[in-house]
Amino acid sequence: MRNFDLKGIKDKVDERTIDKSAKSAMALTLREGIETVWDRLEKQQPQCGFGQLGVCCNRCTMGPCRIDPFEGGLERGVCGANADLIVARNFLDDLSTGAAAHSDHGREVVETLYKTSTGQSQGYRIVDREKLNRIAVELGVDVKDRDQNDIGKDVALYLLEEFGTIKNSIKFVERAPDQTRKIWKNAGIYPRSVDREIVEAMHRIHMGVGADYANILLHGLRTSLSDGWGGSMMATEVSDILFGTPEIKESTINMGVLKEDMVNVILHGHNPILSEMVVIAARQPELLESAKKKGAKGINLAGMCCTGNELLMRKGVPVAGSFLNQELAIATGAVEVMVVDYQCIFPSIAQTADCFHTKIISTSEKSKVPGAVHMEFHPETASDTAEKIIRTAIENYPMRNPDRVMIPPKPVKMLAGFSVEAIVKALGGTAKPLIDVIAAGKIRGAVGIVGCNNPKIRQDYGHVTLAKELIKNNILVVETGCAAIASGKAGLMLPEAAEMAGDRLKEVCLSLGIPPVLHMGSCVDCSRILVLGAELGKALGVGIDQLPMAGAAPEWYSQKAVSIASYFVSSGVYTVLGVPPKIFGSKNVINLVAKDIQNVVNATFAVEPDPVEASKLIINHIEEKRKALNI
Ligand code: BF8
Repeated sequence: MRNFDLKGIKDKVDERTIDKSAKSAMALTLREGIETVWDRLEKQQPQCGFGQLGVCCNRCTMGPCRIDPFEGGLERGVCGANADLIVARNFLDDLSTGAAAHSDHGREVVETLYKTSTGQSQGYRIVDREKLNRIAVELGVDVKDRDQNDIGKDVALYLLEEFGTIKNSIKFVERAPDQTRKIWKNAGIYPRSVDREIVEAMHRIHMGVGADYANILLHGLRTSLSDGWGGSMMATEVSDILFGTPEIKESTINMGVLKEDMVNVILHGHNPILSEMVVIAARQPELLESAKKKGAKGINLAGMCCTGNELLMRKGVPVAGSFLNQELAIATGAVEVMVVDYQCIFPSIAQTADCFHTKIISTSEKSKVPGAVHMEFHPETASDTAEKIIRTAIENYPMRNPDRVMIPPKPVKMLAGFSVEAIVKALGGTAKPLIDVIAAGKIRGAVGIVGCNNPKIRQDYGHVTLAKELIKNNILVVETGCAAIASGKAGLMLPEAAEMAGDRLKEVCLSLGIPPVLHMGSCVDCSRILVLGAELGKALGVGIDQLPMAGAAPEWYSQKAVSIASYFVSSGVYTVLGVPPKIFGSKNVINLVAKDIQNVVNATFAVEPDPVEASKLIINHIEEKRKALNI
């Protein structure tokens, strides 16, 4: 295995990431001219100013049009739309794309439950029967003296209807405190069904439909709620039923989880339905034997992005990294196969893999990748596909060039698996101790740090800096997505990290043996943060908007993050974005989302690129909420 020295390029590498495990691979890409996302960002400079401000409209063939943000410039597109409308339509477009991505993922999980319950899938079983029963009762599905498959089938059918228009209201929103639901009703944003809100959003942004920017944005709030309390929540809950509700467990994280003497398989993307099967296949003695025959000591699985988070939470599978690590992991020269399902996969990932022996295996009919080997996944043949993937990786092991292998030395230990159920269990069976420590001021409040990496921000700096500032101020941090991976890599998810927390939070963490930053899962698991907020609100007898709680997405890039931030705000959670959304071309839209929306959902968005400043905004907000609650 070789080492790589950073001489001459250290500054550039340091500018791009704080992830120590990524640095040598990044140096290699720079030295050998292997293009990465950072290089492409550089080549794209200067990026289109109209696009950044959100005033470019490419919706119809009378355009494309753009509005001049300065006085005296072009004020309307060919159709007559002004900057407010163009910005609002673009924003709703992004939000709906994100809501669709989460929810379509959720639908596939529910379909897998249906196929499993009706004997049509291969290799799956209902793992968490208790949760299946609990949700069945919640949905009004009869459980008495019934076979679990019959219950599973009815639960799946019930949930599939949540996507349609028959019921006209999403069931899981009933988990929110009454006060919060009243706000939604009064504002006219009570979500009716997942598909309906998304399709209606697409309708509203068609030329000649919605012309009122505020009305367009209001529908955005409703659409986001159908994701958070609908599509994403179904993805989370049904994945728990099929694969087990996460429990607190130890694992390791960063690119050092790859193994020099093993067949390395990276599982990248978002949906756990195939990767769970790959985990099972990788344990088959016969496949382990074949790996040994090829000279490897075994088969090593590592997660990436949210598929990684899903496997980490439930199975303790180590995580190699987040969104910005995908090309760098390949550059270690030690990855036999990278399996991708969908979302957050660079379209050029197979070109990166071409520089090494790595094979990219695409698995979703929705997400074909040029240059990848396509092994289409269907629940009916899941075990066969998973086995084929592992065999491909084993066959590829001898193609590895040991002289090009460069794995960073040491992964970081971490705790994961903080589902709401696991948190309640750690607290002794009820959420009351958490309420008590919040009321007593030992924990000032809770903040969900969520979302992506973005090459415009030094990788992980925003997440880690904000988390450190908040815990120092006795605020409990809960995380999902790439934010959680960042804190895991930075060592904030170990009980010892309590030493970095303020004295009072430290005391609570030490007494419970938990870290001050809790890993709550993947991005669809932001729905777990909503459930936690709902539980706290109900226990205190208040709406979510009244809680000392906030959200942050310091390094977000994706449309899914737009939807998450919007359902946080719609649910009453003040949310600070570290990357400006593309709305700055309209003063009216900015006023609405940063100020006037307060009168609608009692929460606002804020934008603050500096994480230290963002922490101050959040701390102020939390203290104000505490004061209003008189705690
Ligand atoms: O759903 S945090 S970069 S991996 S979009 Fe993607 Fe963003 Fe990461 Fe997960 Ni979420």
